[in-house]
Amino acid sequence: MEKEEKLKQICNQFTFKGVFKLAEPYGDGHINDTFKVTYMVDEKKLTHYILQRVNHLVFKNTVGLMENIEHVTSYLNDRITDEQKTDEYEILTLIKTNDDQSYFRDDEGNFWRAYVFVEHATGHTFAEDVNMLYEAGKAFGQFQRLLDEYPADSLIETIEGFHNTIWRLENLKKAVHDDLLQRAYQCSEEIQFALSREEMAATLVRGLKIGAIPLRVTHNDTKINNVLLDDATGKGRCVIDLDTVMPGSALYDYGDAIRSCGSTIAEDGENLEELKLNLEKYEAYTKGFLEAMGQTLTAQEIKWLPLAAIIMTLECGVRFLTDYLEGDRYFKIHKENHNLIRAKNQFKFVAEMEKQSDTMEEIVDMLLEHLGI
Ligand code: ADP
Ligand code: GN1
Ligand code: MG
Repeated sequence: MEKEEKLKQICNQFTFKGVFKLAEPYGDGHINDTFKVTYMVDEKKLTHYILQRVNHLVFKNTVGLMENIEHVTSYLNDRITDEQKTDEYEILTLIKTNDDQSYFRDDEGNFWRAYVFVEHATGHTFAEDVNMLYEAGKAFGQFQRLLDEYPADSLIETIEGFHNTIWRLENLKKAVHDDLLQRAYQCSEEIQFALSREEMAATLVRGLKIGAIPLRVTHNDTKINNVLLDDATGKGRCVIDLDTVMPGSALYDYGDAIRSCGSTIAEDGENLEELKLNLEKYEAYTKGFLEAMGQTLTAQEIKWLPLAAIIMTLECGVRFLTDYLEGDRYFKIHKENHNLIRAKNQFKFVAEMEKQSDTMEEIVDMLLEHLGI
């Protein structure tokens, strides 16, 4: 972890107000290094900021990524309505460096950036409260809606082929073939599980390619802790983690959110006997998402909502498994075999959703009728 003195020096590069007090690791994202920074404005007032070291091994064109975020946040600020503002819905706000840049590059080549800290709000990694999931669905739906006219070709692809599930499976095959750490023998069942679903997994990518579903500007990382919910009211306050905002499908966002919030246990829970699709959670998130986004979705997108949840969960499992085989170079891990545990969990969730896919479809139909869509 970073030394306090180093973090203080980094903070000095930004236009933070007041006197530096503290910088502490914050949140449980898998990619960037995130710190909550405290400044003293005067004797009675403390203020906080988010300071992040961007993972430049994952985001290779960090300068392009920061330009994306600058453009998207400024566009969203223009589009957000006064009504949404009075609802305390916020757009993530970058804090500039003393040189009026959106990032600072240190002498080791690391990229640092800072955001306004969204106070009294939390990104829940595992939420039990279905109302929270309804609010999360609404917030991500609204976010996508605000971007519906954004000029997609002005954004760079921050991770190439990020949700290209076909390519993700090819990568898995390559990792199995190379088997750098001789780990493949431990996960032959999981490898088989993923490869036997190759055809189904390609549906969204092919759908986009032939124009069966539209290309939109989407978030692409709608994990439930990437929306901050108000601690008092539970309402969606701010969609964060904009590193992957780029052209994609509405189904990527919907599917990945269900992957991250629809299960009865956490993403890395090991008690797979207990892992089921929680239908109440599924309904709550879907209701929020459809309320915000439903009128904009095409008939084909609506038809593929349940399938998208299955495909995005499979894709994430494939990514965890590939990373496990490649030596845990991408996702942060906190215990031995963490990526394998995550992969097993995701695949069990896929199997559970496959069993429930008719019920998932019925829930979508019921909500559409109820919402008059
Ligand atoms: P990662 O890509 O590593 O997931 P995130 O940008 O999602 O990084 O940030 C990690 C965590 O930090 C989030 O899950 C959230 O808890 C917290 N966080 C990020 N930005 C803010 C913010 N502006 N205000 C408050 N908390 C934030
Ligand atoms: C990562 O950055 P974070 O923790 O919000 C990953 C997602 C995965 C998720 C799985 C840029 O999300 O794609 O679905 O972990 N983000 C990136 O937990 O790879
Ligand atoms: Mg995150």
